[in-house]
Amino acid sequence: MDFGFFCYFCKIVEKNTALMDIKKAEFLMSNTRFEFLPNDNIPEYAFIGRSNVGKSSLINMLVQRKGLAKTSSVPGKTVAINHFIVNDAWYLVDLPGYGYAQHSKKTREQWRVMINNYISRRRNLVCTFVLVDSRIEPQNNDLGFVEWLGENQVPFCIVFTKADKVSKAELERNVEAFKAKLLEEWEELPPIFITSAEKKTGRDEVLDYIEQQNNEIADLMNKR
Ligand SMILES: Nc1nc2c(ncn2[C@@H]2O[C@H](COP(=O)(O)OP(=O)(O)OP(=O)(O)O)[C@@H](O)[C@H]2O)c(=O)[nH]1
Ligand SMILES: [Mg+2]
Repeated sequence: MDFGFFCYFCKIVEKNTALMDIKKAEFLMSNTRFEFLPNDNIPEYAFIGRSNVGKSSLINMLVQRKGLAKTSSVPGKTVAINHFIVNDAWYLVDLPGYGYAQHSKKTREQWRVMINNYISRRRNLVCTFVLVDSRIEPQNNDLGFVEWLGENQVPFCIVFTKADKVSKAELERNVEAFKAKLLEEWEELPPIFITSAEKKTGRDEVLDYIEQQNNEIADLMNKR
């Protein structure tokens, strides 16, 4: 990320040194059109991954508000770009999932275009968290999505989800296999988080990462 990128966040000047404390988290808006997204300079963090991987649940776990983002055991629950504002200072963004075969080809194509358009063009986007189901071996659609992020120079992290539903040995095997696949294409690994929305695993780590990013933006702005 270069300085030009951080210059965009001209409103963020306060550095937060305390441990991340979520005082407030509110739904702001739901959109399918890029031009109607919030028109401001607030940093945002988006959550993407296959349908049902646990994107909405993870957002609720991070802000500790059950039901803030709508979840369902049936894939395809989130159908738009949903902005949640946290501490009046930054956004969490819940996105529809990819790869749900039960949707029509037309719907899947519309979502693909909406998601790709959002991720590749949104200037507020500091980091895209790519959620991967920790219970399964590396999937081509997840790896393909990460490759697309790379081609578009979009900063990302990998978040393994549902760690409570898998044995420790299997978790390690799947995570290591995913890392090995990444290293076939990348020289170094992105930040990686292991999470469970159920057990609140990984909450501090993900929030610390977001805070670190927010602080870097604040530092750069204060040096201007
Ligand atoms: N055990 C367990 N279940 C989880 C976890 N995260 C999500 N789930 C369950 O997985 C299902 C899907 O969760 P969602 O958060 O709706 O998934 P999503 O990725 O937002 O799904 P779409 O919006 O449909 O793409 C729900 O039944 C959740 O309760 C987790 O960490 N552990
Ligand atoms: Mg969802």
